[in-house]
Amino acid sequence: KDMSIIGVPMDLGQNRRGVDMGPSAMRYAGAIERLQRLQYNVSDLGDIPINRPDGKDDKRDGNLRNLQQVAEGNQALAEMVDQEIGKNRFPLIFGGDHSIAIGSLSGIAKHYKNLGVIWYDAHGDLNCGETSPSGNIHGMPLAVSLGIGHEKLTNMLHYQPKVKPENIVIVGARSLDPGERELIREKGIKVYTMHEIDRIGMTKVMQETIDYLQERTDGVHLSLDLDGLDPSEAPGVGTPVLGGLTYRESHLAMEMLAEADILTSAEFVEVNPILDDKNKTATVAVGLMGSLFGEKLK
Ligand code: DIR
Ligand code: MN
Ligand code: MN
Ligand code: MN
Repeated sequence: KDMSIIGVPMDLGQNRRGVDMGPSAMRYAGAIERLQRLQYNVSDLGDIPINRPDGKDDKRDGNLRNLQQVAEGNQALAEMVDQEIGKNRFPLIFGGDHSIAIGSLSGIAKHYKNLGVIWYDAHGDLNCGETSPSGNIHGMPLAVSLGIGHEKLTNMLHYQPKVKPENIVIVGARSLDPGERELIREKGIKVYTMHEIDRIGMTKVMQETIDYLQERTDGVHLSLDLDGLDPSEAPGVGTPVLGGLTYRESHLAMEMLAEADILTSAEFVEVNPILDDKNKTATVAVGLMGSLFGEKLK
């Protein structure tokens, strides 16, 4: 199989500088070589250019910080992802903050009637301008994929929604805002919070997730926010939340996805080397990529 790596040095979807260096940190941790050793023919397309705002960050446009620059970067990403899938290449995207899932999903979902999404994250990322406590677009991409939010984001590549609520599974949630809880209830989105994962275990969670998506979707995107893991194991993230998924649970999840062979695209986001401990988080991310792309099966 052919794989295209796309870096997105985006840090404008949240407040902490440094997450724009995530793609470099994962490359430095050996991502490309690691993937080349597996069954993939890997091509690294480099980084999407991100424009900086002139002047101070603000929330002029409906409580959305840096809307214009976030929309432009995502537009470029969406076009690149669309093009690579058109060439039958597996897109693997390196963030950048989680706002880049807006561009990823815009480019990906065009190619599927029923795209499934696994959202591996401490958060739901289901806010919009009205419900967001922060104005940070990295807390909004999953809502945007449902067609909820600013038109500059929801209508990217001129179609919406990108994803149906019943095709989404959130894994690892432990910090949900009131508006997000309401949306989850209203849309019936499937969520495995830390409570459920503690109760039934990661094996059952992933088996249910895989069975559920396999029978209703024609492609599956994994959006992995490193803050889904516990901050003791992935400290280099902008919004750490205690009580997260372990390194072992996360590898198990990746290995089960590799075995099921259902993924058609993936992204690893929110690696911030400035907040990290000797590139530990990027190293964990690259290890997870190894498991996700079949190291154990070789
Ligand atoms: C919070 C944090 N729910 C927000 N979101 C994060 O700002 O909307 N998502 N960190 O990963
Ligand atoms: Mn996130
Ligand atoms: Mn998160
Ligand atoms: Mn809105």
